[in-house]
Order: sequence, then C-alpha cells, then structure tokens
Amino acid sequence: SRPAIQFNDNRAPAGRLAHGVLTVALEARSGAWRPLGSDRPGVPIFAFGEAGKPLQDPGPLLRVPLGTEVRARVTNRTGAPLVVHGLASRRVDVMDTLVVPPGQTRAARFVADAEGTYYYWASTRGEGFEQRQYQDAHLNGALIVDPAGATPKPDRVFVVERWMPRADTSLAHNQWFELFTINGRPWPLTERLTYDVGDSVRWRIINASNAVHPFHLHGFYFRVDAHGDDQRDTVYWPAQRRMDVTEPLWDGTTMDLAWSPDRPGGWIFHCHLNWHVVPNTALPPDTERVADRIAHIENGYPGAHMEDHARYGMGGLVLGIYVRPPRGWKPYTGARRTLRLLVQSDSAPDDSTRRFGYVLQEGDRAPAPDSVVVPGPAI
Ligand SMILES: [Cu+2]
Repeated sequence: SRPAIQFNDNRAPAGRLAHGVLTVALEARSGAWRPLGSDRPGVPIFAFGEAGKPLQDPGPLLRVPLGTEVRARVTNRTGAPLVVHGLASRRVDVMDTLVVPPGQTRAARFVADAEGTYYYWASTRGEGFEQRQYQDAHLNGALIVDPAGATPKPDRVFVVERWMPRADTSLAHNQWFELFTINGRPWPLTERLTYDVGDSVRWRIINASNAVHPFHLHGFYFRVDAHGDDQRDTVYWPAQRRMDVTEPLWDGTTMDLAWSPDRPGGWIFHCHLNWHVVPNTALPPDTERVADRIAHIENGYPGAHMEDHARYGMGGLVLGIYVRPPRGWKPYTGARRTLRLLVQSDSAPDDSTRRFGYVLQEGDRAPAPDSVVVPGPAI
C-alpha cells in the first residue's frame, strides 16, 4: 500500500542548515492523498518528502538566508523520469533543471542568490508547467530566500495547487471533478488562522497551479509587497507597494502581502472565481456522474441548508480567519439603519435572456417586483 501523504503547513523548514550550507535529501514517490479527510477516500499522487520522513503536500519547505549554499539530493521513486525545476540559482538566464532517472539519486548544488518567494516543481511525464495536472500536479515545494543577516519577520507560506482526475487535458470531463487546495487541503479543511486586532500579518502565496486565482480578502485592505514566479521575484520598495482587496495571481506566480486586522470577527481570504470555491468533488470510488455533479454545484447538495453554507456550499480555495476581540471589546450598540436589498428581474416572460439587478427598499413599502436599478444602488 502507498504511504500516507501528510499536509504541510509550511512552518518548519526541511534539511539541516549549518555554516552557510543547507543540506537536504528529497524523495519523490507515490503516496495516498486524502484531502477530504483521513476517513474519506483518497487518490494516489506523486509527492515529495524528506528522505526517511513522510511524504508531504506541498513538498518540504526550503528556507534559507540569502547567500546560503543549497545541497539538495533528489531520489526518484516514481518509476518514471523525473524533471525537477527550481533547485538552482536565480540570477541566470535559464535555470538548470535536475533530471533524475527512475530509481536514481541526483544532486543539485546552488547558491540561493536572490531574496524572495520561490518554489520548486517537478513532472514525470515531460510536461511543462501549464500542462501538468493529475498525479504530477502536487510535486511542488516552497523555496523562500530571506534577507541575509537578519531574523525574518514572522510570516506564513501558502502553496496553491490543483488536482484533476485524469491525465488528459480535455476539460469537458475534468473541470467538474478538479480540486483546488491551499497547503494540501481544500476548504473547509484548510487551516484556520487566528489573529489579534492590530497584528501584523504577512503571507507569501505561491500559485503552483496552472490556473489564475484572483485572491480577495474580506473586511480589510492588504498591501502587495512583492510579485514573482519560480525564478524572479520583484520585492517592491515602499513607493511601489499598493493597497488592494483583490489581486490576480496568475499561473505559476507568487505574491507577498501584508495586512492588519483593525476589528474582530470571522473573515475569509478566497479565490474570487466562483468555480474555484464550489463544494469539493468526491473522490473515487464516490465520484458523481457529471449530470449529478453539475446539478449539485448549481442547486446545492441534498441536505445542505443555508445556515451550513460555509461548510457545504463552499470548497476549494478559501482560508478562514478569526480575529479575536481585544480585551474589553463590546459589540456596537449604537443606532442601526436597516436596509433591504432585493435581487430581482425586469425582464418580460418572453425575453430571450433574463436580466437581474438590485433594488433597495427603505421604509415599509417594497419596490415594484420588476424594478431594478442599473448599476446597483449606492449604499
Ligand atoms: Cu481560483
């Protein structure tokens, strides 16, 4: 049987760092991935692990100060040729790849020569990053290069990955059964983050999937501090930083962001593409028929109620955040204005398509059922 793949929350760096040298032994092999829970069906995928330790999804975190020499050995137990990208210096035109024949071990030795948020990735089928999916798609690991000579500010590293159930690239079937994960798990199994009001929150997001994800934070602006990919990172100087609530993270790219909660509550950070946050697909042997899956995505799963929407009506790329109230905090008790926002249509029954819009009710009288305001009313 295949070894279980553990989830990697990217807190503990792999390998041994001493005297300016990181020594790490990686292994790639097939493992049992159970992203929906240890008691639910899983699927075999390839994953990286440190030699002699459990496989991890995403792969082991490599984290070193600028200028560190990295000595990485990679053992290939996938049974197929393994091409590893990103275990290389960055300040070159084209990074070296590491080709590891089946059953063999090869070594990469390089200097971490550029500060930033990077990653390494691999494939067994000779596919490029954009074509890679199915069992190769989680052969990813973060590579973080911190400034030299200073203790890095506390941060978190999140690796976004995609899984599709088939090796072919036709979307007709696959798109209904793909899974998007953050550090190996989809919502609602993603890590819950807890902060205090006033905390400085720093995240490094690595999109190791071949899809774009416009990431959106509820409740707060975040500051974009860097953007990059697996080879280049542009760390912004203060005048380049900008405040944002939604930032597209293109295929294979990375970003550093920072924010600070100024009020308590429950919040989420999520991909703003609605089909990346639909309820998670079941995995074989429980996979639904396509028609059932579509019907359930559109109309909800049987037994799912609106009060449980967060658990049963969402999946994929969502992180839950709880901001603790400060000592002595009291909920707002001042005056409240009640608004009723209606979503309705002004289309006639024989129109070819229906137009929906918003209209605001204030006071006792409901607006006409076919009234909408375009664009929606300002609140
Ligand atoms: Cu997305």
